[in-house]
Amino acid sequence: MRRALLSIAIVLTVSSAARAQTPRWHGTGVIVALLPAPSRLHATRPVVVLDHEPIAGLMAERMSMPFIAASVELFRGLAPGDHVAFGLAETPDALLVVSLRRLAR
Ligand SMILES: [Cu+2]
Repeated sequence: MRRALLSIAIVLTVSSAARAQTPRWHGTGVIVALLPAPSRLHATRPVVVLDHEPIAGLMAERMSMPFIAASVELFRGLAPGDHVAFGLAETPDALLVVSLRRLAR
């Protein structure tokens, strides 16, 4: 019985992690800062500060704000000033950037 419960817990953990990688919202903006961890904004997780356009279904106004990134790998090849498209997923502890790619200006 204990073994069965452990298996179920593992399956649930894996499926929620997979779900977190599917963006629920999509936005565009300009990179203000890329902050691998540790940084002044987070001790253990990478943070991207975005000057973002309104995000349909989530934020009605343009604003500059930090987001936790799912992985520092998302920062590769990007720099402040880049115009980007990004995807956001909701996780229990954060609104997470799960995709980030440069757009042509
Ligand atoms: Cu915002």
